[in-house]
Amino acid sequence: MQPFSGLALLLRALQGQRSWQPQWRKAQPRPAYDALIVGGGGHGLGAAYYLAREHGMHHVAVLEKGWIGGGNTGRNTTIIRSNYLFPESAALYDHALKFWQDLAQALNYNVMFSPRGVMMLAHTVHDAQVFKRHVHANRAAGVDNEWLTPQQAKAFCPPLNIGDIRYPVLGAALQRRGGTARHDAVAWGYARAADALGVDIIENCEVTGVLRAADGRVEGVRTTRGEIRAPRVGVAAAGHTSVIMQMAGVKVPLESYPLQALVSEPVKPVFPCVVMSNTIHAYISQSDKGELVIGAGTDAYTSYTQRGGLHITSHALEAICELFPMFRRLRMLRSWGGIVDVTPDRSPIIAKTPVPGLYVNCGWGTGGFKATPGSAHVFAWTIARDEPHPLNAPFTLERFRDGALIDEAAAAAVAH
Ligand code: FAD
Ligand code: PYC
Repeated sequence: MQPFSGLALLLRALQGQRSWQPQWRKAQPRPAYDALIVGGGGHGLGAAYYLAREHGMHHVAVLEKGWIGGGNTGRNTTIIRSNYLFPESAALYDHALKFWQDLAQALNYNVMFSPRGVMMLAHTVHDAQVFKRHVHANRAAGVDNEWLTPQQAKAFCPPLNIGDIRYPVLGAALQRRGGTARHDAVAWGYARAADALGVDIIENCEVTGVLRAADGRVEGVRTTRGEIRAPRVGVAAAGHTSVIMQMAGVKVPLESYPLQALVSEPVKPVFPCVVMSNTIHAYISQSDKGELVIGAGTDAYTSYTQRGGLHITSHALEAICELFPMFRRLRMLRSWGGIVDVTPDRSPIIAKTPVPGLYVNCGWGTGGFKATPGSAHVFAWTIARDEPHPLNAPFTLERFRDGALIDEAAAAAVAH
């Protein structure tokens, strides 16, 4: 690309940037595809990209009821880590973490991955025992994680108050390879790269029914823009997955809860890492714009409203002010909610379903952003080959019947 002079840039801006190409086509639905993906979040867009890139399936459409990235992908607090307890989960999340490391180069899109370290605080003896167990389990599985004393935690994050507070800091688990990425850029980067490989990205297209053949196989979907046929349909609709699966007569063990986050007014760089406190449901990092990005716990009640109770965010802010007293005078700019899909064992489902040709990627609860590239990669494999990738083979629907649960409640970051 030729470098622009300041004058050329100004002229382009005054002309309304008419020469700039849209990043992806405004595709219109065609009558039939080889595969459909329901849900234009990171997991769905990423799956479409890997279907085209790695499995030669270019005749694919992503159907999104609103705008791409408008679901949880564009609403999360962007924390990335892979320090889960069980080997199955650590392997899956670490698969994703490895993708994050060169995702910007792979997509030629700056997803602003910033491995600044994720520190999880222990406030009770129980927390300390659990985190130490995680540290050992992770290291045995080849995933980095280390235990810090309160003083080491403060040295890593100077604004942290380890003094005499209601929630004493007894230590912390630190994953140095963890960090953050720009969530919108992940959706946009996958969308642009998938579009370039021929994938149709169809926004404002809500799936309202699942079409089944006489033998039970999936045949396509009914949408607000007409019927679209395909022999394979992958659903990645986060909090609305159970609604869509019900259209196909498949019950999934999911509960949908609002989860909220908020940002402060922007300030100079003061916060060098990510800090999470599972016990008190608060987590915090600083965006490149300078805003403190703060997350809260889930609401106590299931709901599809993309907003939650005020007391939940107030509680998170109280905890943040005690842990980081220097932020007491900051004003909050805005808050929002997303709908997270929670399974009984707090682990995802990436699997075939009892309906031939219908696949599901859901149950990420409060923690699926970090998994986006790895999850999309193995989901595409599952759809293309009609069998799971070895990494998602344990994450079946049947485990809830057979009892082969992968209980990651302690690693899930936000108690739910
Ligand atoms: P989404 O991005 O939600 O995409 C699903 C899409 O499906 C949506 O765009 C929706 O509009 C669409 N859809 C729904 N129904 C239909 C239909 N009928 N037809 C067509 N389209 C439909 N995870 C982390 O790892 N780290 C974090 O720090 C973190 N923080 C979070 C903070 C908050 C406040 C929230 C809400 C979530 C957080 N998460 C976090 C979780 C993470 O955001 C999600 O697990 C992840 O983004 C899910 O991605 P997805 O692509 O599966 O879903
Ligand atoms: O899963 O790491 C996580 C997370 C942090 C905040 C919300 N989810």
